[in-house]
Amino acid sequence: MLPCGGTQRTLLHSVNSKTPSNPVEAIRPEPLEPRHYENAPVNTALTPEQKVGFLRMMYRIRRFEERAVRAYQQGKIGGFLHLYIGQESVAVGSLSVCGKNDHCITAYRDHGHALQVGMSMNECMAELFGKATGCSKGKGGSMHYFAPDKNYWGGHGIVGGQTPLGAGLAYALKYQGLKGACLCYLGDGAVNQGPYHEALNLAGLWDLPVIYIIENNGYSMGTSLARSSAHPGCLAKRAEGYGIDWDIINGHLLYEVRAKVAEAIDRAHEKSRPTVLELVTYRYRGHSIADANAEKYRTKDEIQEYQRSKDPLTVYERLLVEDGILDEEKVKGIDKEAREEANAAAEFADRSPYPQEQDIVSDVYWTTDNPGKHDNQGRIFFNDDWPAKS
Ligand SMILES: Cc1ncc(C[n+]2csc(CCOP(=O)(O)OP(=O)(O)O)c2C)c(N)n1
Ligand SMILES: [Mg+2]
Repeated sequence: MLPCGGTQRTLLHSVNSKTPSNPVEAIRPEPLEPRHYENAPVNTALTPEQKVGFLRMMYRIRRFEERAVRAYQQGKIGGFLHLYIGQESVAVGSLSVCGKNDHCITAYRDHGHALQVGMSMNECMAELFGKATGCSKGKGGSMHYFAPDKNYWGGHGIVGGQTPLGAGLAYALKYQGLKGACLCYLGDGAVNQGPYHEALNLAGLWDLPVIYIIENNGYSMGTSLARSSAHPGCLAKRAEGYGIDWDIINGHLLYEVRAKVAEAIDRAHEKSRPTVLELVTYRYRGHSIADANAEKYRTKDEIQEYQRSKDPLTVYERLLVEDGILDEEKVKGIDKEAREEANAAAEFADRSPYPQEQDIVSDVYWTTDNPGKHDNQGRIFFNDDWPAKS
């Protein structure tokens, strides 16, 4: 007998501790041809205009970020700038199947999600410029986009920090009796953070309608997946330990992303059950704009191969052209519009005023251990009683 009163157990499965010879390759889901999910119900219901709309959105995200890079190089933007270029189909595909009670929360690589939920390029660019017209009044920057009116709960800089918040949003939906889901995005680096596992445990235990979307771009800063995660064969599979359904998806294929996320949303709405989805994708640029070594921890060939064979815009664009929904000229027009919109947003941001000095204390959340009228409220904002009384 063991001290705890249980009986000695033999190991049911022996674990091969050796990593596969090419663990990064081992994570790739079965390559499917881009049309494979075209006939999923959520895709057959699309009009040609809606299909073109997804391409337009992916172009808007890409051109917005490229314009932001130029502004950064001109010294108009400071601080962090994490680019989403290469991953556009993930945000566009997954959020395009959301309904009015579905919510979204993500990490710091948040520009794509913001534009897809309907935030304007102007408010997003102005936020990067640190201007008062930005979505967070110029005080959040690239990592802290926020639009609660669009069910978009940020923009979070602490790796994995958004994952318990995602469970909380799902809990709130359930508590209010609403048929909704929370799409909570995280990187492949965040799956090893403790809060993620605590959140998974509660999601499984309490039947929370949360969908964890792991945007597996293969790297956490300069560290490859193979060097950071045990069992790199599949990150989503860890959900089994919490009794949660999971799947691994080609993140560059828009139709596939929509089909699989729609299934997960259905599970959340109809059964109030969580899902973990791993979307295999790739980022073309460095971890952030300050990552000068983006081609030191991976080869140029690796980047170019992805761009050549799996670029989400090119792959999807080809389908629309083959279907006669678009032609090359119309694609050029979409691209041109996106560039012009991004340029106009940069001009808007440039012209906008900076926040005033006194704005530094507005919209700041704090709790106090000072005795006073706020003691029972649990939270107060600086501007509730600014200037503070001594
Ligand atoms: C708790 C915590 N630890 C470390 C960092 C520093 N850090 C910022 S981003 C990052 C890598 C995260 O990679 P991943 O989750 O794969 O997201 P990606 O950048 O690829 O989108 C790290 C370690 C942080 N912000 N928070
Ligand atoms: Mg990553």
